[in-house]
Amino acid sequence: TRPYTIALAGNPNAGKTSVFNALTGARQHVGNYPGVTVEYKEGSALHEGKKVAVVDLPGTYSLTAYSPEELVSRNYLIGQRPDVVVDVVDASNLERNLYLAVQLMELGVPLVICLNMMDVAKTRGLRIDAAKLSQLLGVPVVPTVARQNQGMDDLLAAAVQVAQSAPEWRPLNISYGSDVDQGVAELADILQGAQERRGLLSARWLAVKCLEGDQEVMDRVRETPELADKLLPVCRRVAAHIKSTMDDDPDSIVADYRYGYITGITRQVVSSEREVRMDLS
Ligand code: GDP
Ligand code: K
Ligand code: MG
Repeated sequence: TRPYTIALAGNPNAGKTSVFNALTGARQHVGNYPGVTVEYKEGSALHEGKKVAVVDLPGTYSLTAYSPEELVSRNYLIGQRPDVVVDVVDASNLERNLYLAVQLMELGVPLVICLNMMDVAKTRGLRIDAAKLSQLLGVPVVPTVARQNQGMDDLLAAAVQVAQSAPEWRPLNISYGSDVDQGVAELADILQGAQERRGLLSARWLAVKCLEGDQEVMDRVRETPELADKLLPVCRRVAAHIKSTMDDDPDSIVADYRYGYITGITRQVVSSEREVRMDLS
């Protein structure tokens, strides 16, 4: 049988390459993605005597199509469909780092969160309840210190376990408020009926991207004129309606709701020892 593929995603400097090196050791090689100057690293890890392929994706804060790094990462995830994505998260910057995690969850890729830099978080007086974070997100969370090779066995085991259960994985659906939700549902209905093969992508994900005005997704839609004829006028109408009633663009409303979802979780998961000490004095 074909070995599993783990793709490493994460914000720049979260420790992806350190995790990659710890998992693969000397079994790695470097290349370039075709047409862009974005580096590509591939290697293999060993889990219970079996090879597991590991790919180090470019560092990204988001999964929009604004930079070559984001586009390369997103197209890899959608096109190559790795068996599991390990999102390397800087635990000392949890809120910001979870923005990418939420987008990976919304995309619907089978996911493990590598809660890296736990030593840095500790030095800063941050306590993070990894079990609670895992429970609230519905995703395995493995605390690590990649630079010291800590947590790597657990991480690999969690990743392989998720890879085994990947077919049951479902995308996360966050509410973006009733106006946006209604528009998304209307667009998703049209996309649902479209003939094109979407693979991993849910109609809802594509609908959100259309509302956000995602260039790459819009270009794809235009390749199918019958679909574009139906979808684009509705998309324009819904976007204009949202803009006039909410006085904001759909993409920034979506971002706000994502951050709301994240803050609701980090509030329950992160505590600061310094604050506790101040309360006591
Ligand atoms: P990438 O940009 O995500 O590939 O991040 P790197 O793996 O290059 O790591 C960025 C920096 O953080 C490097 O100096 C690493 O040595 C360091 N680093 C990685 N993981 C950890 C960790 O768990 N703890 C600490 N203290 N430093 C780390
Ligand atoms: K750093
Ligand atoms: Mg790197």
